[in-house]
Amino acid sequence: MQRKSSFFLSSLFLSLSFSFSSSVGAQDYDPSRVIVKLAPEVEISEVTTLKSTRLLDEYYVIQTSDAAGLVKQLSSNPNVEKVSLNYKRSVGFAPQDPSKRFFKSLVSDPFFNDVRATKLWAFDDKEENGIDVNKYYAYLAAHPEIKKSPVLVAVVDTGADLTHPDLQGKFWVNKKEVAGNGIDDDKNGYVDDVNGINTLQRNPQNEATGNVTLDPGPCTFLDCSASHGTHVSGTIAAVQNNKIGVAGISSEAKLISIKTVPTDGDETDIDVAESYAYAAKMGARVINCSFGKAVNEGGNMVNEMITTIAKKYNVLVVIAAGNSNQNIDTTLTYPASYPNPYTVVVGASTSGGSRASFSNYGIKNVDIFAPGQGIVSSVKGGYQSFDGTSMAAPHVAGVAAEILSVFPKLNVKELKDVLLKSAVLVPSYEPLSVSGGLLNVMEAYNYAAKNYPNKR
Ligand SMILES: [Ca+2]
Ligand SMILES: [Ca+2]
Ligand SMILES: [Ca+2]
Repeated sequence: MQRKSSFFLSSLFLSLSFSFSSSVGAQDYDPSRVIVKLAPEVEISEVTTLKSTRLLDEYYVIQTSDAAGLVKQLSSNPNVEKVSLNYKRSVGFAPQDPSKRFFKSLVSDPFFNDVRATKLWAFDDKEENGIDVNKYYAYLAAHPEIKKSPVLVAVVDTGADLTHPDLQGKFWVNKKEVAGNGIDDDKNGYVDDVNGINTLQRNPQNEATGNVTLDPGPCTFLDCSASHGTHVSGTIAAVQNNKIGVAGISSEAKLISIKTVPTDGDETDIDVAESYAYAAKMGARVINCSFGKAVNEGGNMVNEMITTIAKKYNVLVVIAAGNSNQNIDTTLTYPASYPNPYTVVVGASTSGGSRASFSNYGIKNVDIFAPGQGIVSSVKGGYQSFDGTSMAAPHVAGVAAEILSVFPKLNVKELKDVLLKSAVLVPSYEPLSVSGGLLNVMEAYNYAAKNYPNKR
């Protein structure tokens, strides 16, 4: 049950890749919780009298003072199909290296009036190594008959700055929940979950709270838990055409903010699985996961949960490939290397048209490339340029949301088909990814319009 390696890559997939070494032992799992999957037709009361919470279907989290002992005990119980410790996921950062960024000239003719729109090289045409966002919105403007509807996107990350001026109106609101009254008004198991949940902050009943607001205190790049999640949020959904800041890729995305990834600790398998279950139950169609770890200690519950929510709730999980310049077909990283048909794993491209030097790759396990270097987006208190596959994944999540807003009847496999088949082929990406290409929103729209016309 112990880690086989002492080297970990960054949990948050910014492009920083120095590795931490980590000691092994009891701290590698949470001693207070285990996750079980019950056998069919079994009630949790037949398995344990300890306090438990139902995550989804037959999945339950059980609270205990001896996780290892409970796992040992339940693993031979015929009423339990699977039981797993709550593994932690090591966190680590490596420094950003702006000197390696390739900055081309500003976008000459952006569609949007936001002051930083000229810096959004990813929005430029495919001939300029962008993903045709400007071109796509110009097309939509010329075709007002194209109807769009809102799409919920869950950002499972470090939380987000709910007060950011360029994200106003973009956060999902749980209308059945009354804020701040200490009551779980919609009876979904979470008190005051108005914009999402915080699995890192738990009430005395050990339930995730609804407090997704930022931690107080100063906010610089690496010590601000808000920056990462706020940046990801802006790439997907920042307010377009409000003359400030940046523009998000999807005009229709509403963000469910889920705080699960600490910057100074480890996110755990149960928290990740709980985040996915919550997002799915609340109606998310896309989940962005800009995090991961290089070692799987033995747990497979996260992968199972991805499959479960895809089948039951039609949710696509978009995952950053990681930033250690490795082939993740052979050097596995999780959740990116899980063999799962319901995920899209994203490597990072540059404005120069090549794989970012830090980006992981793999002809089996990386699906597509998307812009991930010199990406300007919202952070607490302003805007910043970040590098990382953490920044590439939300480009895919944003395009996925945009396609779903026009084609809401697409199922997960069809949506994945649209994203991958419409990728713009790049010879150097062909041995590095499933699609062999770069994300493109205009091509994705055209592909969906041609191949799935009845899914509007
Ligand atoms: Ca609630
Ligand atoms: Ca309430
Ligand atoms: Ca804006």
